[in-house]
Amino acid sequence: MSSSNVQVGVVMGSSSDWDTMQHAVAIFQQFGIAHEARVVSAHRMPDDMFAYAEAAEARGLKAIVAGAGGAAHLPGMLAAKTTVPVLGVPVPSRHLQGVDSLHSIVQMPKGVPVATFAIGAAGAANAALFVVAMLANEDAALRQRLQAFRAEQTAAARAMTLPPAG
Ligand code: RP5
Repeated sequence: MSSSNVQVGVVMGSSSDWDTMQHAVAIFQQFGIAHEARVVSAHRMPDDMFAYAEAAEARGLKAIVAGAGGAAHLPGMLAAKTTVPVLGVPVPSRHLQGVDSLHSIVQMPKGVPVATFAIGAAGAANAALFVVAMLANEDAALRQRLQAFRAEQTAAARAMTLPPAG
């Protein structure tokens, strides 16, 4: 039995990551997934990060979406402290455009996985959509909503038109 109704945690290294991570939260809102969003900095509040990871399973979290930029240790260190699935989102950084974040998150040592997504907003949204797909394995109504979402995307792509050349 879990001690909270929250199914998914969305955490980030700084409030400056919100521009990117809000795209994950928007997906959870759209699909009606109980979630929380908070700053948990690996470097500025490491004890809080470990406490968050250590409590995740008992709190009933099914996944943690973790975004960070630069020396982006948050997703990997959370994964080191919990077996709740961690999905990493590389946040664009000022000087290296998030390639540093991507490399920091994706290069986990064998045995401690972090599912790593694209740099930026698309990665944040897709991480959330991946969690929705995971939860839909045990939730037929959620599966239907995900299928409807995909169908809407397909219809929108088919309706795309292009301007005249020149
Ligand atoms: C990382 O440092 C955060 O994830 C953020 O992307 C980056 C910069 O943080 P701020 O200096 O903007 O707070 O830990």
